[in-house]
Order: sequence, then structure tokens, then C-alpha cells
Amino acid sequence: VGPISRHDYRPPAWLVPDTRLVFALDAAATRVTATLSVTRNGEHGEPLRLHGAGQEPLAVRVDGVAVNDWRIEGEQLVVPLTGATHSVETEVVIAPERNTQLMGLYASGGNLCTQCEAEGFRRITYFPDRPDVLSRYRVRLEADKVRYPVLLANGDPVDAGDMPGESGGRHWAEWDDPFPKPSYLFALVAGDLAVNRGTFTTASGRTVALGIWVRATDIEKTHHALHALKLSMAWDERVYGREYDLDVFNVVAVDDFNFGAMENKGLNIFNSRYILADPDTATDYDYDGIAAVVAHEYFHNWSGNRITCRDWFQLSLKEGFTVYRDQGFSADQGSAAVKRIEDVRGLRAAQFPEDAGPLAHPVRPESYLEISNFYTATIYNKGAELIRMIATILGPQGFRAGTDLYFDRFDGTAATCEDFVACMEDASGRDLAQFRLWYSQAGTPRVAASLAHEAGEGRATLRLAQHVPGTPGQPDKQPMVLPLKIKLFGGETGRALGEEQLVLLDQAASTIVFDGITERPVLSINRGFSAPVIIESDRSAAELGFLSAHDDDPFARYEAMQQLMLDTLVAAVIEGDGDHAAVVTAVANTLADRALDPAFVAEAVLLPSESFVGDQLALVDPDAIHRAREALRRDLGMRLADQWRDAYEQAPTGPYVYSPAAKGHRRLRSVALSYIAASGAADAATIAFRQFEAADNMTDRQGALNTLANGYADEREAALDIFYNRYAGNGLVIDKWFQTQALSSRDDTGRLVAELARHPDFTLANPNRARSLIGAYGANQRAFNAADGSGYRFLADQLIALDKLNPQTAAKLLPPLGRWRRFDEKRSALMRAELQRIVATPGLSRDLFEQASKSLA
Ligand code: HT7
Ligand code: ZN
Repeated sequence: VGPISRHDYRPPAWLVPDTRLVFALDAAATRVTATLSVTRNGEHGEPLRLHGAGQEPLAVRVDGVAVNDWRIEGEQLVVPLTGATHSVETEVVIAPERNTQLMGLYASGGNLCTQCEAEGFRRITYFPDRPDVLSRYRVRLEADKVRYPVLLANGDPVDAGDMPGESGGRHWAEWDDPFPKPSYLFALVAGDLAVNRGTFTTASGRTVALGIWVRATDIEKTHHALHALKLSMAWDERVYGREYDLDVFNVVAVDDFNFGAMENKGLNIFNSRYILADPDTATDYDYDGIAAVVAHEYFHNWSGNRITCRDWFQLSLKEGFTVYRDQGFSADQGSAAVKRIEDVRGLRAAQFPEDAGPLAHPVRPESYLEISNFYTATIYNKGAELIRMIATILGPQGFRAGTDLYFDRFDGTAATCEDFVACMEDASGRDLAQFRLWYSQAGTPRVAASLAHEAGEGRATLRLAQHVPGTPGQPDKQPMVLPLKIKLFGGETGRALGEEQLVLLDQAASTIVFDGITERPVLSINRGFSAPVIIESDRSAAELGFLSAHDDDPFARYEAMQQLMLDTLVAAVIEGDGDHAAVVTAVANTLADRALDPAFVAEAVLLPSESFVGDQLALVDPDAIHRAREALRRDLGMRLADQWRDAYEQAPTGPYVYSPAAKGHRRLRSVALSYIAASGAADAATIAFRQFEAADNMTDRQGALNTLANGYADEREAALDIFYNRYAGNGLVIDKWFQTQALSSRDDTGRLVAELARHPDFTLANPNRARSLIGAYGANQRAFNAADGSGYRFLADQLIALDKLNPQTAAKLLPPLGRWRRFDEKRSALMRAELQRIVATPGLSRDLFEQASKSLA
């Protein structure tokens, strides 16, 4: 099959208003009987085309009569039909226990579950498996009562009972979903599960029964997820006016899952890492992630389920918007500033490199080979930034009027990104014509900003120029609309020189004049990261240091510090040595400022990652970057030794509480510990080991373990062994054990990773485990890019093996090999050779082929 193009979209020839499914469940052989009521969509002579993959129809019946004039064309079952409406029934047998791709119906931990987005439903039964065919589902599940006592599906439960005696201990349950939905939102779960139940009363007074389903031994780890679910339901009512619409909302945790979670109507299925938490096994970061993903999937009930996507090119319609919504939810639970910093750091770590590399694509892509490859940081995170910019341009009232209109106008339909933007325009009266370029043009815009001051005239002139770099298939770009929040500060007094302004830069270049500026101004630009762009300014180290201490926007303060650190590190890499004075002063000032939230301080004093430094350079020298960054860390550690000790010792400890304040203290303590270790202090490993042993929670324990894992002290092995033995059998924590070692900055990490790949607990069959070692190693710039190419060879070997089991997960781990253009000739050739080896592998999946071949081009 060749690439699918956005412009080839045609409405479905046949609609399926009603679907009846009967599952005779069994891990080895499940029989699926599907009865579709189909109606001809308009005047045409097209046959009915149903998608199906990995099965054969055992029977096809039209209006109750067996037919044999059907044919198979590739992944389609083609059934000629004569009338305007028919009932079409198919029967297939599938083998969930042999399903290693984890798409369709599969087995995980002895239970059966489904994953249908994007095109998994066709692996369960024959159906028009496209998001614009909405159907009402009624589902009957039959299964062994002892193995699968719990039978769940979408919608509300109808009835349940035991099968007649001769059926051998089987039982059944029926579910009915009154909301028409696309097949990708179908779900069922059959298993031996325990439930943590709760209720939520909606704004209009309906009571919803909530259930978090997990294996019985994990039930105590579900309270945080249940609490987050209730908070999300209330938040969506308050902030977007969205109420839940079924009588039940069930969430099931499974250990084997290709992604974070899935928003199936009324039956969300989660990767267990986004449900299970207690202080002993989950870090604050995990707790935050759980709340964010629970909220994200819940919010999809409106942004995704009630209104879905017309085709997969519109994926960001639901994903970008829903990420924006979950970011808003998380911001409201604690420090909005720290949340914004974390989100921007994530965007820069994943999306900016994607936009600058061979896999760059617009937020609304034009074509794809395999849609699973397009669940990307661009669709999700850049997509969320687009919604944020619209909200900024429209203002809170205009934006809420726009979302109200969107939910109202498109409820029950499959919509497009264009529909969403049109609602924003209609509700606010703003013209977003040029803004639409954000959906079609890939690449991260770069904005050159330079501020001149004519003291005698009392005038400051800001010159802005934008440039969007070429990306694959898009060499030339038009200027975009960039909403830039700007403010000037007096360089001498530190006072604000006027209010913050929102400048909409929509030309290639523009000049903004500020009058009444008698004091030397310092430019604060892109405050709050109002546009997802790269600012290239000529601000001096002194100006950045000044902003890092005086800006009244916390994000801009953080940003000034990051820029100062980046400039320092880039200079050090290029010149081989660096002047650290400005960074040391700025960090010292931040640590000394008692008015600051410790959570903010912890973020502000962290150095940019080695990969982010690499992203600033035309040619990445991983060893030089590592040396420069370690030298700065050491210098900061030594010169501010007393302040790190103070920060470490003064952070309140005490029994674990999950609160924004307590999280901030723990975070600052771990960051301080890492600087104490970076200083080379003789007692650093002792302190870290003491923290490791004394910790009553995973945040402190893992913080200490990370520091030890980067070093060579004897305590390292001791801590890793204790950690492993303490958590043997707990998959999610053993993932941390693998990941911590793969991210280590030690010189021998490559060798250790290769050894870990032979560890009895390592398996490619579980995506979390594969990501914890291979994904983390690929993100470790220095270790992965070892000059002898061993990292590249290792990754290629693993991906070729993983592709045979789980192509989706394999394809997601490929991008580090696609950075070859950024490296020296030798590394570059070694990377390309591995990509070529992958492409030449017989029987390669479409998923891995698309990623590897695009990375070579
Ligand atoms: N909408 C969900 C996407 C998803 C997915 C995609 C491809 C393969 C497996 C998958 N599991 C879940 C997740 C979300 O964005 O909410
Ligand atoms: Zn989503």
C-alpha cells in the first residue's frame, strides 16, 4: 500500500448506524460475530468495503442469508449489495494470546483487553475502520467465569448472567453504548480484576458510578487516579461547561500497552504506569503524570468522542486540543509557572528536534504510510501550542465562546481542524486566515529580536524578523502569525517600563516603537512562551542575568536563565573553555531569593540537557558538550557549595505528602544533591546513600539513586542491588531500575546497557520495559553516540528484533538514528549504515520502514 494523502479523502460509501457484536472469548480462539446494519450513503453503485487484518471471514450473511459473492482485496472484504439498507453479518476467529503487536484484542497478565486506535478494530472484526463512520454499539461478551469474572465494554451495562449448564462454567454480560462512535473507540476487557469504586454527581445532578479496575494486589494504588478522575470531571464542568454523559465510567489498568492510555467511550484502558501509585513505588513525577493522563483521557469524552476526527489527518483536532485542556487542568492543581516550564522543556526535548529533523511534518500532515507513526510530539504538543496561541489571541472570553460553539455545532459528528478554527473565528469575530498556516507549515519559526535605545529621544525600537526553516517537502515558507508577549524593564531600576503587550508578528519583519523610555530598557520577550518559536536575541549575559532576577513573569525568568546557561555552554563547546561567572551569579541569586517557590528554583537552576545544547549547534560533538556541561556543573557545585548544602539541609522532610509545596521541597533537595555530587565533594556518595536508605518515598529514593548511578562510588552498586531486590516483581519499578542505568552519565554506560539487555528481567515483549532501556539509551546523547558506533548498532539490532513482535513500539524508538545530519562524518556514516540495514531487513513492518526510510532521505 502506498502513502495515504489528505486530499484523497472521500465520504464513506456506506454508513453503519447500528452494530451488534457477540464475543465468545477465549485467549487461544475468540469467535467474533458482527452484525452491521448498513445504509447506502448517497446515490452510487459501490459495494460495501469492510476493513479486516489478520483474519479470514468464516461466514458472510446478508439479511440473514449466507452469501459467497464476496471477495478479499488486500485489507478489505468487499461485499456487493443491491439495496439501500441491509444487515451484514460476519464471523471470524482471532487468537488474542498470539497478538504481540498489542493492537486489536490481546492478552495481558492473563486478562483480555483491546486497543483499537488508530486501526486496531480491523484486527477484531470486519468493519469500515475509519473515524467518520459512527455507529451505535451493542455488545455481548461470553467467557469462562473463573478466568474472566469481570466483563466490561463501552457504554452502560444492560444485563448479565450465567450461560446454560452445558456451556461449561461460562457467563455473559451485555453492554449498550447509546452514543454513536467510531470503531477506534470500541473497547472490551475480560479478566480477574478488583475495583476501586467511587461516584461523581454531575452539575445537573446525575450520579455517575466510577470504577478503577486493577489486579487485586494493586487496589491500594488506585486512590490517586480515582481522585484525579473526580477532579477532572469537576474541572471540565467548571472550565469548559462539559458534563459527563453515561451512567458509568470505568478505567482499567493493563501492564502491556503501546501508549499511555486510551479514551474508549466509558471504558478507558490505561498503561498501568499511569494508574498505579503509592509513595513507596511512584515518584512525584509519576503522580503528576497519572493526574495529567487521567484528565487527558477523561477530557477526550468531549474533545475526541462526542466530537471525533473526520480522518486521521485531523488527529491534532482531538489530541492538540485535549493536551491543551490537560495542561490547563494540571496548571490549576499546583504551580502554573512550573507546569508551563515543564511543558516547554518537554516541547523542546521532543518536538523541536522532530520539527528540525527528517521526520518533520505539519500539525495537520499531508500524507502517511502508517498512521501510528503520526502520534507525535508535533500532533500532540505543538498542536496544544496552536490552541494556546488561539486562546491568547482571542482572550479568555472569546476562546470559551469559541469552544462552546465548537462543542455545540459539531456534537455527534466527525470534524476537521478547519471546523475548529472556523468556530473560533465565528465566535470571536477574529480573522484567523493567516493563522491557519500553523496547521500546514512544519518547522519551528525563528525570531530575531533586537532592541535599540535612543536615550535622548526617550525611544526604544524593537526590530523583529521571522524565518521558518525549510522542512522535508516544504523548502519555502510564508510568514506566520506569532503572538509574542513583550515587556520592557528598566536596566538600572528594575522597574517595569509599561505594561505587557501582545504583539502579533505577521510579517517577515516588523518594527515596534516604545515611547517615553528614558532608562536603558531590557527586553523580556515571548513571555509565558506565548508562541512556540526560537528567539534569537542579542541580549547580553548581563541582561539575561538581570531578567533572571527581576522579570515579573516566572517563565521569562526561567527562560532568561536557560538562555544564559545555553550561551555559556555553547561558547564553552566552541571555544573549549568557558567563563562561568554570569551563570554562577545568576544561580546564586536565584538560590538566595527566599520569595521564590522552591519548585520554581529547582527548575531554574537546572542546566539545559546535553541534547538541547546539541540542538543549538550546527555539528553536535557529544563528548565536548558533555565535558562543557560537566565542567559548569562542577563549577556551580564548588562555587556555591554552601548554598547547595543549605538548600539540601533546609528543605523540610517528614512523612510523605503529595502537595505542591512538599513536591517543590523534594525536587529542590534532589537537585541540590546532584550539585553536591557534581562538585566532587568527598561525602557526596555518603549523603546520597543516606538519603536512599532513609527515604520513605520513591521520589527521594530515586533522586538519590540517579545521583549515585551517575558516579563510580561503591555505594552505586549497593544501592542498585538494594533497589532491585526490594522491588523484584514490581514491573513499573524495575523499569525505573533499567532506565536510571541507561540514562547514566558514566563513561561505560554503553557497555552496561548491552549487559542489561541480557538481564533475565529484560524483555522486548513489554513496551514499558523496552522503552525503559532502549528508549532511555537513545535519549542519552553522549552514551548513544559513542564514536565506535556501538550505540547505533545496538539500537538497530534491538529494533529489528522488536519489529517482529511490536512494530509500533519499534518505530517509536527509531528517531535517535535519524539525527545523522547533525553529527561528524564518521558517526553520520555509521548511523546511515544502520538505517540502511534496517530498511533492508526482510519482512520489515510498514511502521519501521516508514520511519527508517524517511530518516535516510
Ligand atoms: N488517543 C490515544 C492514542 C493511542 C494510541 C495510538 C496508537 C497506538 C496505540 C495507542 N494507544 C492509545 C491516546 C491519547 O492520546 O489519549
Ligand atoms: Zn489523547
